Amino acid sequence: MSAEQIAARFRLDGSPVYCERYGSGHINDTYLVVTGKNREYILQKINKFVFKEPEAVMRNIAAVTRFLRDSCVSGGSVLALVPTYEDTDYYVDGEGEYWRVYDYIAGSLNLDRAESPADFYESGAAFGRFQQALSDFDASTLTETIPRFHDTPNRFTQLKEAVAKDAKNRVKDAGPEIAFALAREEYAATLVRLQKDGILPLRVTHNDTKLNNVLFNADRKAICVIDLDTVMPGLAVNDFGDSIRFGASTAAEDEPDLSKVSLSLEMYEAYTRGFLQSGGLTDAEREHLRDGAKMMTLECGVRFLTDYINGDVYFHTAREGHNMDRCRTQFKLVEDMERKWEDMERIVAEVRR
Ligand code: ADP
Ligand code: GN1
Ligand code: MG
Repeated sequence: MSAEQIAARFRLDGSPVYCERYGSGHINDTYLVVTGKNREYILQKINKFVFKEPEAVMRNIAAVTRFLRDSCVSGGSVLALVPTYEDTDYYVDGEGEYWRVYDYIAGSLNLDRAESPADFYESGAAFGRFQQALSDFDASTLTETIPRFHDTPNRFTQLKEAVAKDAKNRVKDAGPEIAFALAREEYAATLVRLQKDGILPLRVTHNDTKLNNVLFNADRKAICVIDLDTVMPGLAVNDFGDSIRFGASTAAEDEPDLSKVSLSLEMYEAYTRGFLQSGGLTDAEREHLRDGAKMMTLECGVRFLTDYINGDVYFHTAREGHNMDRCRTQFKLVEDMERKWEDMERIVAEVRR
């Protein structure tokens, strides 16, 4: 069955006349669908390798979007699922693949890079508002769609398992990167420990706060947080940090020329201002924001490295060595954060005032 035929199973306004791959997400297969009435939709095949329980993913998304629509705190737009003709939120095709459709957020644009501190401030404000809007959402009703998603020590365990297995004989090409990661294994437990000790609260968080998971309008205002597959209990500092690792880097996540990669303190400051604008964080969370940035960057580098060693089975890749290039940018950023550690603390403290 083609994607266009699958789109026709949903209650669209008009019949699909265009259906092409869209966006630069690393996980789902995303298509832009246009109908004869010129209405646009996003059709997605859920990645079943990543999300073992697609029904639970859809239940979470239906509940979270309903909650956000009913609350007046969220501001801007909320993702809206389009039902099938059987009035379900998803369609299962003959091969057991799960598909869903969202209204295309009209007039929106999506950025793979922050073009100015103002863009990045906006995305910080959007993720901050998103988290605040969900502060009264009952976390016990959510399924953990990817267990231990930001359990960084467990990501190290997975790396070590991949190294021991060496399924693709790639460990020989990854010596310095493996050593870089292992030298930081002790640090990797910091945030998980603070959470277990009750110092950092568990909240309902987004868990995948990349810049391209926010939509902007033509006036460059952030209008909608998207990619809700991983909304589940997590740490606010990790939502902060995942944004920094992607958007405060001076280069793309997969830039092969590492001399271009560093942490922009200007971008870091802009995001911090945006994210803290909605308030609601505890003193301990503010204190550990910079750890969120370093942790998410280290963890993501470890995940790219693990996937490289495993033979590129998790993240979509477009070229040989793609995951290794991504791993190297993350580790370069970690190093740069270590150099700028005091500045990162000072900036958060200044924004507090
Ligand atoms: P992935 O998990 O693969 O990253 P996303 O849900 O983030 O999947 O979707 C991939 C891309 O599709 C996004 O980065 C964005 O460009 C686009 N997109 C997704 N949903 C919408 C929407 N409702 N309106 C407009 N664009 C969207
Ligand atoms: C994936 O789905 P996408 O492309 O927004 C990944 C994130 C990583 C990111 C790295 C469910 O995000 O955790 O940080 O790639 N999402 C999942 O770019 O694993
Ligand atoms: Mg995405």
